[in-house]
Amino acid sequence: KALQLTLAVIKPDAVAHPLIMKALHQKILEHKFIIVKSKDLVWQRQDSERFYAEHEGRFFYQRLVEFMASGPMRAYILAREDAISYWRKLMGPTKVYRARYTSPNTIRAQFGLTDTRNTTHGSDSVESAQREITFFFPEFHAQEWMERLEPSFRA
Ligand code: DAT
Ligand code: MG
Repeated sequence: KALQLTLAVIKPDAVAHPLIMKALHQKILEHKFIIVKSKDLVWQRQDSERFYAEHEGRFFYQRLVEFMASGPMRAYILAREDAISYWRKLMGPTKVYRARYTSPNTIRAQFGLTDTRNTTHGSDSVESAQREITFFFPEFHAQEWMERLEPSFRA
């Protein structure tokens, strides 16, 4: 089946906890994602503002951009069949308390601290995955990566 790429990010709240990092890395492998690329990085505030520009003006925006620039993150390009929706499903709902109530086995339910400090990011569409992969990994060429795969795995 065709592989799809998504961007997954482990946010600063989770990177601060080695055991949570380990659990999330294991979850990625358990669910048969291919780790195409990964890197640890720290955002400047303007990276945060650029990435979350769509939320500018929302009540949580300042909190969000400060938090995302508050410490190291780990970013992954993940490949899998239906990677985008699959990773979103593993993450669970944006709001941690809703996640705990409606989907207790998700990452955000298990490890999230607050609605802002919610442990992980995942792209929500093919377009956002492309944009976000380029944002984090400007040197990565998805097309070339796909072309190196056996034809049956290509999108
Ligand atoms: P998601 O991360 O599930 O794609 P989003 O794109 O709507 O959610 O929002 C981006 C981030 O902004 C989210 O991970 C945490 C923060 N955020 C969203 N809604 C929030 C709220 N109601 N209160 C606090 N932070 C919020
Ligand atoms: Mg989003």
